[in-house]
Amino acid sequence: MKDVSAPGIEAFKAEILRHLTYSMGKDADHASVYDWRMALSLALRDHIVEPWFAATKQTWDQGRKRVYYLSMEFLIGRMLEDAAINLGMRAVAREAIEALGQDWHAVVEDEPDAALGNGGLGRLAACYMESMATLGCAGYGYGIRYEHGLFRQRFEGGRQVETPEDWLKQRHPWEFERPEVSYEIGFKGTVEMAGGKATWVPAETVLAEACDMPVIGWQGRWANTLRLWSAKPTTLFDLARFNHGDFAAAAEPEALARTLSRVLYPDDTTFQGKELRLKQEYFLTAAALHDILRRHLAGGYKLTDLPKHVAIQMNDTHPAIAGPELIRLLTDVHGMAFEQAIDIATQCLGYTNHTLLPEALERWATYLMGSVLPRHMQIIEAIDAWHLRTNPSRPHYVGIVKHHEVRMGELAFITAHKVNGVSALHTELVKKNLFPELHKLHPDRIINETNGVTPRRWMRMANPALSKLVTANIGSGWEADLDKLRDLEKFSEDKAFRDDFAKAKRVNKVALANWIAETQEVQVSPDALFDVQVKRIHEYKRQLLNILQTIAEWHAIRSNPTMEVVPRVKIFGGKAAPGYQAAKEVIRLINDVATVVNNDPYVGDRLKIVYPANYNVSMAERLIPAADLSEQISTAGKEASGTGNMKFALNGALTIGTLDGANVEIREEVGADNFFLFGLTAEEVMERRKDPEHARHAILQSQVLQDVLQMIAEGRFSPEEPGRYHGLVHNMWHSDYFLVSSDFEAYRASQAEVDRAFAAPDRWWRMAVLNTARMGFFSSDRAIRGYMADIWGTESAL
Ligand code: NBG
Repeated sequence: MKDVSAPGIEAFKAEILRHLTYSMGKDADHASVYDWRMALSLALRDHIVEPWFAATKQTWDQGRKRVYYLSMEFLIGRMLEDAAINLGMRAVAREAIEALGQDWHAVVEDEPDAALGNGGLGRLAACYMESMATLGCAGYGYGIRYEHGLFRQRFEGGRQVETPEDWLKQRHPWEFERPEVSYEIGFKGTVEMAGGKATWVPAETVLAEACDMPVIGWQGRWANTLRLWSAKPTTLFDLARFNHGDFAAAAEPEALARTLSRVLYPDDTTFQGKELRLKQEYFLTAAALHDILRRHLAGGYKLTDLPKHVAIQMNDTHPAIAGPELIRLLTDVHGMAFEQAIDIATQCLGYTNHTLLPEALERWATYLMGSVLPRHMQIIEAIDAWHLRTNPSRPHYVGIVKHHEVRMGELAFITAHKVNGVSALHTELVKKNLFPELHKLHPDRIINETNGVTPRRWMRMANPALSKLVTANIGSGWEADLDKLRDLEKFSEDKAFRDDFAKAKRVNKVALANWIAETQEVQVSPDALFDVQVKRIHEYKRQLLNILQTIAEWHAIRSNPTMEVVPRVKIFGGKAAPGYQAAKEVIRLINDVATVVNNDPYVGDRLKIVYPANYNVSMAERLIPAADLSEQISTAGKEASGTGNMKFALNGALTIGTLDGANVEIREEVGADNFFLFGLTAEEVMERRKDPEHARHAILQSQVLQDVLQMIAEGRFSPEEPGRYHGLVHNMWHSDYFLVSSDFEAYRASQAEVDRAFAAPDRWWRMAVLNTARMGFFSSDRAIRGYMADIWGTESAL
């Protein structure tokens, strides 16, 4: 493939101006920041099209196997700067737009985040798309083009308030609409049997219409497509009713259809048996499979050759209806025998599990599945029966359909040839606790693919200061070969390098402090330790543990006003699912504590708490490079992997964490001495829960925790409503499922160790350098290479 050669600044200025004039219809004197951003984006996009075409043509000409990544979420964030960097055009773009009198940052920050995901699962899909493009792995992402992505978060009196997100209010310059690529997707109705052949006659139909976003890899050497589906009505509107003056009724079919791609479900930790959600999942999956089969047949290939040309990855169970749908298409539509269809489907399909939380595992009531997808319900039962037939030793309590529910995990397992966990520990727990019997029957099926993150976005783009320092010392090339960072190890003993490393961190901290001053009405000192916990708010992630320890620190300072402490800024970020009351209470508590602490004259700069609202990908790009300490403190056994943990350590933050998810592997890579470990292990957690009074016992062991809980219960942080946290405190004493009290003292001791390390800069920066140097393993390129070799059976085209 030919290298993309960047145009000169003058030439690129002309390209921007051409789009300003002819695409936006504006002249330079009247253009807004939005107009300039659009013109710049479109000018950059032009440079993606050629490599994109070339990659598609090459895949086609060579009859390459394609990977199809099916995901209900793609949390891609902003695209402009990322595209510019991967095209090798960031400098040109910046100089050109500045020569045109515009502020680069203002233009870049005008872009709304494409927030088509909740958290880790969606962001992982975005990193994987970028790595597939970087590695020349021919692939498509398939998702839904939600009109409204994840809700916007505001705080009112410290409480989370949700408002709809509106990323498509303005034009989205990175997509190409493909109205000609559309499929009819059915729901409900009946199944007619004739001559041993089943025909599903849906009662409702909508159109799935494609919208393509090119995904450009590093140095523009390859590009793939993220194809997102919008729901459109099959009949535009009811003209007869309109003519009778009933305008609302006339628009009904359209409104109903559009509901399907209207909103992203904002919860990633609990399963909600909502009909609309099931319909969304089927909508995505069916549209994708139609598209996959159409492309395969258009290539002149036989359906029996599908596994040679097609690998389909199910990102969690959300698209797990793919098995039954593919079997339905192969049998009902193409006349293949059932057993052969199962064989082909399983050879194509792979399933990634992302959670062990029982409340998050999808189970659909059989009556709902039977009414929304009647034919699929029959096929699911046939798959279950076939599996039992071919595995007669299967225990009676194992299976897909049990207790009037369809278990999507079991369905995905049985219809996939590989099932993978997302960290070494998680994969072992998937084998041991989630699918123990299926694992026994299919011992080679479960494998591990530890998550990864793309260094292009999460270091090169988000952290120019550190990127420059790294390149200056070890040369470029690390962006696409992250193991090269090992060359930095030797500099950990070099005082001058450590100083430069600390300086790069400081540049980022000053920038963050300025942003905090402008947006949060709090002044923080860049000399303080920046201690950051950003992620979804969930009980298992234990933001509560963090804020309780913060209260203890505050109390210690108050009790001893002249005490010398390592100044800290505690930074929180994250959204709670709108219906998740316990998580929302933690948000309010953090904000209440912040109000008291930040306004306490005794405390001054020694402790500050900052919680900017509406954490998203762009905010992550701002916070992570400026962090000194990364909080990864989930109850062991609950966090499948984590990927934020990787981004922080890569950017030279030290981790305080439990032995959970990928923390285990991060600690192995960076070295136990360079990681602040604390807390119960997954096994100890299970053991500890056997004591029904574990919470009370732990609290009675810690005077500090007792004092902290006492202050909260007395209303020290909610004087206007002293009883506000009675429920929370009661729960801490009597239930505390996530073992906050049992880990409290260990966490506090570990935080004290953090202080000691930070107070000794030589030690701290040596550790920080070693973290960055040893994070190569966590590149999403490594992860995708693993998927290609172990699951997809594909090779790089580059
Ligand atoms: C999340 C896990 C994280 C993990 C990401 C990506 C879901 C269902 N799971 O620990 O909680 O890092 O998936 O694998 O969102």
